[in-house]
Amino acid sequence: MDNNDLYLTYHGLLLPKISHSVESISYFEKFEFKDDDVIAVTYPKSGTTWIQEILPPILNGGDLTPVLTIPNWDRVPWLEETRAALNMDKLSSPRAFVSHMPYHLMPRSFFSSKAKVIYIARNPKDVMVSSYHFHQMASFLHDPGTFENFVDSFLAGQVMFGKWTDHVKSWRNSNLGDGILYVTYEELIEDLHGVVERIAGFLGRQLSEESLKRVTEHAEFKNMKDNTMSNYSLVPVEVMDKNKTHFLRKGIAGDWKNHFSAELEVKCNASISEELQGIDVKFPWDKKLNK
Ligand code: PPS
Repeated sequence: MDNNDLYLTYHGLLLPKISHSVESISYFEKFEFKDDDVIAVTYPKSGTTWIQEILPPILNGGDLTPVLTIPNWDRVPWLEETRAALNMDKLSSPRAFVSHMPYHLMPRSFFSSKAKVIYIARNPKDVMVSSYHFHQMASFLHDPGTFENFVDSFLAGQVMFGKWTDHVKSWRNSNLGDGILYVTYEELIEDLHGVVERIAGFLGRQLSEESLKRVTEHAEFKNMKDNTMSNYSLVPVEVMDKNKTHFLRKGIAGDWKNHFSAELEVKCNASISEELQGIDVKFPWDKKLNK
């Protein structure tokens, strides 16, 4: 299949047709945000499923029922995907969504609402690795070719949701003040409990230490891997081939070191740092020399 069969193009971004349609995008554009909505924004493969696991119990006082009974894609739906319209009536307030959209493409109502945003970024080299493996298992994405080929496509933005650097820049420059919380996948790895507590504080939720511990433990990689509602085992093998890899694959920071040659790393770092010039942000992977 070529790209026209697999993706639709929206403002230059490739969106997988399996979960996006002209209708779902129109629904997204006209969506009416409420002031108490919460939206977690990620570039694909940066921690979306993780935040879908963390948000509901933070918002409901520590109850794990939704994460144990509702698939992640319906529990905290992607606002731009086809399932959003189907599930909106079932969400109780405060509603929680995810999105892979850049800031400037958010629905008009978002800009006049007080909806809170959590933006999760991940080391782009680990995003590439995760995405590469995902492309190999997902029949609805293009064949990534060799890892080197895939890195070239990624750096050129010829992958779903376009360039990683454009995404990060758009949300870093969003001017949302204290309405946006920036976290990273690496911080979640290093101190899950601390980040869950930080998110709860940002959302004005007081969770008891017991609830915080329960939410944190449930969101650990090994436990999420066993949760049928979050590990994508409900998806047919023709759509996601678990014989190739698992959706919840390794769940670590720094796997890029097992995939990048020294030359590829230099090329990648140069391209990304050039594109990020002028944005005032230090990521954990910069501080620790890419660890
Ligand atoms: S998607 O397709 O955009 O929804 O993917 P996304 O969920 O953003 O990213 C998938 C990667 O996140 C990892 N993941 C986790 N890592 C550590 N701990 C927990 N609990 C966790 N949950 C999801 C998942 O394993 C994918 O990363 P890789 O590197 O491929 O393992």
